[in-house]
Amino acid sequence: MKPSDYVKDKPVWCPGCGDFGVLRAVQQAFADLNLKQEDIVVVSGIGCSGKFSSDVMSYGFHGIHGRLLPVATGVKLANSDLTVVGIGGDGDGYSIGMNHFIHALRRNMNITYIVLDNRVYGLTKGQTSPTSDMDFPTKMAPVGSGIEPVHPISLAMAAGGSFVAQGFSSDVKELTGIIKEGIQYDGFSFINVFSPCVTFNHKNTYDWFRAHIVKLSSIEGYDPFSRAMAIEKAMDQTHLYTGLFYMDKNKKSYNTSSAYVPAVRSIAKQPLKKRDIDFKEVFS
Ligand SMILES: Cc1ncc(C[n+]2csc(CCOP(=O)(O)OP(=O)(O)O)c2C)c(N)n1
Ligand code: SF4
Ligand SMILES: [Mg+2]
Repeated sequence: MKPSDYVKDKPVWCPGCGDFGVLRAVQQAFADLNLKQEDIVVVSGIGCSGKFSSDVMSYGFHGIHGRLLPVATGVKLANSDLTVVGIGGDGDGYSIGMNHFIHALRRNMNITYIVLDNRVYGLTKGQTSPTSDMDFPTKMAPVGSGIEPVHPISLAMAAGGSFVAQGFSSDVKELTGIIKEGIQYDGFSFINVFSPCVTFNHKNTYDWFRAHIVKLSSIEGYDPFSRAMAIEKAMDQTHLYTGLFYMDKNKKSYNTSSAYVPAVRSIAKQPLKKRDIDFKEVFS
């Protein structure tokens, strides 16, 4: 497969939007993994980032704002053979959808969740988001919110995340590698991606990110299988680290660890027949 096999609609993002780089990385990762288009479901929420479900040639579900993870969870439960990739914004995932994010990390279903973190509400024209810097001025908060932003990586580690990574949209090569690892990981893979909004965020620009980013792969002795090292780096807010923070090789995904799941997980593959549900049979 080639990246162009996953091209569908022409994105309508502003010229220079960071989301273009993420789209390239997603399409490259699908191609490198040789995934069939009909075996992929891209689930998105509402936001500029929500365009992904219609821009990628695969099945797609453009859900409602903040609820892409419940939809992705349902899709995976219905047919566990599908590659389910959720793609949404920082507002979608860390504001209205925050509760789903925490429980998805805890539940550890085999889903890849990519957050396009531009530190602003892009689609609705530049309001403060949960990841906006506290002095980031917007119309609703002219001198900034004065509130410490959400730190997605430390939050994910604290919530028991088993695959936690961060990328930068203009480093398509590194991001492609992270997305491939995330899709191949049997569990919930969370990837926060710095994806500059060139129209409404004039603080966290490409150059600003470049000046603050440090690649974890450049740190001697960094071990992504060490939870302690991952937490230490996640808590360090003086740098923005990209790469794989943490991967738990031993934690089982929900699909394989729960005794209850096999009864419901392949709804899509069960023969169609009218029957009364016998719960003793279902859970035996
Ligand atoms: C339930 C609900 N609340 C609010 C909105 C309005 N709304 C649409 S997109 C959005 C925020 C978009 O920001 P983000 O999730 O960061 O995505 P971006 O556009 O930056 O990619 C909001 C508040 C909505 N569509 N639905
Ligand atoms: S408003 Fe921002 S996030 Fe939305 S398309 Fe334009 S640059 Fe991208
Ligand atoms: Mg945003």
